[in-house]
Amino acid sequence: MSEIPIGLLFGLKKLDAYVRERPLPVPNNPSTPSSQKEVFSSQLMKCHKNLLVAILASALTSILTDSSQAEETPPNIIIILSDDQAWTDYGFMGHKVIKTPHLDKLAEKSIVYERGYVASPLCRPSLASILTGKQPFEHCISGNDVNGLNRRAELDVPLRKAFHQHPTFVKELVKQGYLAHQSGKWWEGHFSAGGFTHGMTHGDPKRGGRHGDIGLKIGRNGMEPVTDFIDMAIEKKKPFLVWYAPFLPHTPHNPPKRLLDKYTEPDRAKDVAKYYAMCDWFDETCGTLLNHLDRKEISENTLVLYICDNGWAATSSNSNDPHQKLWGRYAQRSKGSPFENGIRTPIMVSWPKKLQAKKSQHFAHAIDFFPTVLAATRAKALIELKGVNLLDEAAVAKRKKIFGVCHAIHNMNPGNSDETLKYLWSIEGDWKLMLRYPGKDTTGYRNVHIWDKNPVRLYNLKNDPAEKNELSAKHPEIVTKMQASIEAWHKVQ
Ligand SMILES: [Ca+2]
Repeated sequence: MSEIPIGLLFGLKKLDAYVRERPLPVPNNPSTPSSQKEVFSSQLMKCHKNLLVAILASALTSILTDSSQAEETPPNIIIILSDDQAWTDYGFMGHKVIKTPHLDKLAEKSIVYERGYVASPLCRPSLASILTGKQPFEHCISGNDVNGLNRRAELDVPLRKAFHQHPTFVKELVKQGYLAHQSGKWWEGHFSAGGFTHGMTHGDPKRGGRHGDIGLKIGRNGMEPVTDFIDMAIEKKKPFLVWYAPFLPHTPHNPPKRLLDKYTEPDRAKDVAKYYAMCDWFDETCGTLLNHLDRKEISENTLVLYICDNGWAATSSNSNDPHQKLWGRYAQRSKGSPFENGIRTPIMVSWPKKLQAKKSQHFAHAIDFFPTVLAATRAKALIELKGVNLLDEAAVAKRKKIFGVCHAIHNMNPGNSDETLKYLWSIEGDWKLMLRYPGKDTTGYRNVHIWDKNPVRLYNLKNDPAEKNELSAKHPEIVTKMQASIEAWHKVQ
């Protein structure tokens, strides 16, 4: 039980003194015997005392209620991160072929923000923004490597050190007594450097440490490290955080044969069939995780947050694009680009005990994860977060525009992220504007951006979700307005 606040005790003492000092309204009839007057007076005093007791009881009840709320079992938190999957490629998002029954089931229990966006269309900066609630130019991770793979072990050390100065929801939860497990994608050294109490990634470059090393086995080689961790946390009666960021459906696209057979069709390109099978495989692993929560009867008070770090599309799906010949690894205008197939993702928030499931068309953003976790755990971090609590759809509805960046993929300058800037973008209502910048890129990945000579691009996403009709010449007034808005959001150095 909580202590009674000093202020309340002081208030009750004053109330008691006030009651005692008040003249009691004894009947004024001179014929009333003085003994009766005394009895009546005594009864009234009792009433005052009862009132006082009632007030005290009510105050205590209120304290206990607040206290029981404050001491309510904190939710477990599961972060599920897909890796390289387009926003359209789920059953619940309307895909006609790819089967994602487990994520569809999660969607049925979630607020599904269908218009979710990442801060950057690339693994490392996207994850860094999810963790910190900050944009890449704020946390200074704008690409996957400083100078491609050249001198990576050496150049990455100061970058990671600076990054770890930023608060993250992992560190905040561990401060509150959570156990926290890392698996899958993790670019920032040993899992413990990121504040996790448990995890898989060692981060040692001498042993292949870069973007997850041993952690990348999760999902592909089974789920035991995660399910064992959950069992251990339950046993210890500790709330827990799971960071489940498998290397799925990311390349290598080597799905189990049974799944590849399921999607292989005579008229379907092989790279497309493989990717579809990988999405299905990823979904199966999510099913293993989510079913484990059900089996342990802890789903009700577990907050599941779902996002994909960036989009992806198979090369052959973009074969009509003349610029595709510059790049063979995946479709232009997908991963690494500010087009919808690069930056858009469904964002799901499931917490059966607290949230009603629904589909929302309001803008959600990767930077919202941190404030959402804080709100769910009633924690207050002493930092300024610009994201919105996704548990509160009415608050999300107030956001009328959304912004993001796109940088060179394997080049970054930690001192000035704008040096490798390729695009800034914003979406306001149905309109999307992209501003092009000539950021430095010394790697082969420059071909992902080099084809685009347009300084600005304007699309109407409602009429043209595939971004085929560039409308900046037709609507210069919208370009001027949105450009000013983007430049106010981030002043390029
Ligand atoms: Ca990725």
